[in-house]
Amino acid sequence: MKVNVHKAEFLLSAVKKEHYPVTSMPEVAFIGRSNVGKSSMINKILNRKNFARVSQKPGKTVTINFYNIDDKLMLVDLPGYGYAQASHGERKAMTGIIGDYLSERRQLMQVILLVDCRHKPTQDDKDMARAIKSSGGQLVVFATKSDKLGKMALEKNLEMLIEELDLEDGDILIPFSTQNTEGAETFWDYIYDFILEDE
Ligand SMILES: Nc1nc2c(ncn2[C@@H]2O[C@H](COP(=O)(O)OP(=O)(O)O)[C@@H](O)[C@H]2O)c(=O)[nH]1
Ligand SMILES: [Mg+2]
Repeated sequence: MKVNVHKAEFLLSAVKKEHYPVTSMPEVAFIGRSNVGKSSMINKILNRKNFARVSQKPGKTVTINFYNIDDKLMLVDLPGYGYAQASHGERKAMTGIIGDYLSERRQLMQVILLVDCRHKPTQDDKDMARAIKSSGGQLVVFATKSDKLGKMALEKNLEMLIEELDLEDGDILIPFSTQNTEGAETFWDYIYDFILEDE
């Protein structure tokens, strides 16, 4: 589905729950390793260029960023985990920031897990996939940077991801790239079918 977003507005950055915006909009949160393409995916689905900040260097986003989309949906860019250069203390803080949000945010309707289609998922990725399912959520995984692989290699790696992440019937795996519109349209199909179904 092609969606025209009229208003996309950066609301605020938060690290603690006291700072989360007070709204009743449903939220969709993006999670994955640092540098996997979370901010790029948000820009792509909003059809904006430099809206969510895309960093050349990994490990930059250490806050939860809230984006108001047409006053009906909130997109939430979570800090990336697994940044190799992070200190033990930084990692712990990051885990706390992400864990608080996931466990306490009542209007959180969907977590979108991003993994790089070129690489084997890390233990953090596997833990996150498991956590989403054991919390009773629908597991939706986007395999990012699909333009970096040829058709055959991509097929093979999607099979690898199914295997490694233990995906079962009912779990969703979708290739995504900023270089074409398919993944973005599939994202909106899912959102309109399951999150904004009253529209
Ligand atoms: N070729 C390609 N590069 C991408 C894609 N998505 C993200 N990138 C690049 O990957 C890097 C990290 O992206 P970013 O969105 O900042 O990742 P984040 O840390 O998860 O928010 C940037 O250099 C992006 O330009 C994609 O679909 N294709
Ligand atoms: Mg980012």
